[in-house]
Amino acid sequence: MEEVITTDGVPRNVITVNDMFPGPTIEVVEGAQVVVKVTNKLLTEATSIHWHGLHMRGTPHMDGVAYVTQCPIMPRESFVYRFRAEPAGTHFYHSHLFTQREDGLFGAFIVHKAKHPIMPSVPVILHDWYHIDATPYWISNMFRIEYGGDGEYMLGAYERPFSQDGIKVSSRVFTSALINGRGRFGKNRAPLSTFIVASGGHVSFRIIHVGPDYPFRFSVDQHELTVTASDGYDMAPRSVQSVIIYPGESYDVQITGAVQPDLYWIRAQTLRTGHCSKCYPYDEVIVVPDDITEEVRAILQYQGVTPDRDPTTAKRNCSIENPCYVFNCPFAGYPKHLNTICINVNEAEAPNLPLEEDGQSKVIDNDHENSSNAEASDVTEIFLNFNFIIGSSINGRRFIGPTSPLHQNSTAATVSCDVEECLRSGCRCTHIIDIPYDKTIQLVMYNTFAPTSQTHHAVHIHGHAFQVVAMGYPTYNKTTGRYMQPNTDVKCKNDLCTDAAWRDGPPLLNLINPPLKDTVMVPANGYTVVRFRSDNPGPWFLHCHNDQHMNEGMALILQEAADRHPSPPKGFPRCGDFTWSSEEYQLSLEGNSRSGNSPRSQAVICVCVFTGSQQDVQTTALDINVLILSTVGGFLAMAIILAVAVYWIIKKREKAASVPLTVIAESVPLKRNRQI
Ligand SMILES: [Cu+2]
Repeated sequence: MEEVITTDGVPRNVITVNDMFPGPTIEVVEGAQVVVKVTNKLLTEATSIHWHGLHMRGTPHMDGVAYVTQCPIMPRESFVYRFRAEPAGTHFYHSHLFTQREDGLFGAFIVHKAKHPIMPSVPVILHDWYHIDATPYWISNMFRIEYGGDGEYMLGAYERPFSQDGIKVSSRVFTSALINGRGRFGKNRAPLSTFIVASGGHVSFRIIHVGPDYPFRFSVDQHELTVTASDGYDMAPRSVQSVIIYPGESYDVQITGAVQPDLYWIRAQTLRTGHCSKCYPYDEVIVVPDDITEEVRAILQYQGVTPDRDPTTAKRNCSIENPCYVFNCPFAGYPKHLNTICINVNEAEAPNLPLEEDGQSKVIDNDHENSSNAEASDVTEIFLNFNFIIGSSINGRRFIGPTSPLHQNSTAATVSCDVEECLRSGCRCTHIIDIPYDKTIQLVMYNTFAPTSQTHHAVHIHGHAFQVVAMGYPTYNKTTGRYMQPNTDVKCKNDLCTDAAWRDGPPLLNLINPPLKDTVMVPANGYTVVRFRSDNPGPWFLHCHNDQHMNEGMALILQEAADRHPSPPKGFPRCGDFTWSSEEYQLSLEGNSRSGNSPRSQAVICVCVFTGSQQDVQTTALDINVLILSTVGGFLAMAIILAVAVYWIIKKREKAASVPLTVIAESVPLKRNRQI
């Protein structure tokens, strides 16, 4: 059973890596040169692999975004990725070609700190899981950018799950979910993932959400979780009962085994609390709580306990005296009666790191991301809008990917954005934002335009980690938890709210010890402000990590220091559109007919001359006859072709002589008429 890929017990196609699902965990030491040879053994699908969380400093062509940094790897082809392992921490790899990640092409990628002892890694990979392949699901998507599908697998407005804040969790039918590739559908008895811990010992989970859509609230019954890092970056430890994880995020949590040895449930639950009784408009939704739980479980097993049954444990009660804490809420707080307190990511802190030998902290040493001392003039501020004013978009632009990677410099490969049109009515184009070299870039990612701010987003940036310097939440009703008014710090500058500014100047920014991340939640009716230093030239993809939103167009390319991009390695594959004219076609035929036969004839002669065995001599005799016949035939054919060519040239000259006369005769009077 250990070697059977059981997923949630329901048969379907799965993409495996080295015959494994999830793919094998790659573990390397910080600073190492990593070499991964990817061979595409899919029958008819291309692929490309993104190393999520690794910064590809100096090697942007290894970032693995199909059509942005490289051509897709075609079936039977291989591609060698080579890059530096940085930064240390919990990362993952996954396909970056449309929806392929959803079918199983992912695995954990752990970079161990070079100056620390290597600790055992326990990846805990979360994934919402569906029973149809991602491609037919995508084809049916109503909001697909090329052609809208029939929406067969989408939930109608009155069926959608909502969290208690009145925000839609997803419009996708929740089917099931997996932890390290295992789960149970309905009440079936498919095997679950089991994690073994010593009594009194502790275990460090590296939780990674590789899934396409539903965020999860992760907890272990009767155990506290100490959050120590996110997206690979250490944080000042916080003890909580659960942590909410969005697609693309990772969290390191320590679990101390100080309780009764037993079997305990590990739970990853969606944020659903109910459905809507009034569903439109989106800012007036009424949520009715229901008892539908959408979740996946795994088992924490203490050494010495026989795993001959399911755990019987329950979650800890949250009381006024002993409230529960939740890390990374997408909203400001829970309803009062739940005795549950949010710790939002902007309240997390980078740890007080001891200085390294060179006198700098690890954060500065590793990534140059620390911009707390930046002069105001050194900050380039960019507002990015994540509402659904024209569907999944950023600043009113739905992203159309290039048809060849940007380093090929083909203007035909991109669709340029008409800025006026984009601001006025929204547009579809290859949205590229140029950012200058070696500046502090401040992105204000806002989603404050009700009623089109229908959901929270998890925004991931390639090539960088960033400081989370501020987050703004809507006001909310502390009794019900329902949001009341969107945050007002950001002021819309146009009708679609796709251009904006601060209403009364920027909010208070945490520039002292902000947490570092590479994927961050942008709350509905709120905003998130992040900063990074533009010292890593490359075309970096920025997108919502909800697969559906990304593929519908919630993405763009940060063209960082365009004049400083490294060249791709020698022989780097090229791809893109191809076309040729009728004249080129004719020339090609003529060229081929003049030179095409001679190399082959020579090859035949070579074979004839240099073969030596008895059998070969007979063959040679036969070939000489063939050669004489083909030579005579060849001369005849040449004579015919020559005659036809002479005839064709004479005809063409006659025709060429007449055509310009006709054109002039027609065009001159026409122009005169227009002038009159
Ligand atoms: Cu999104």
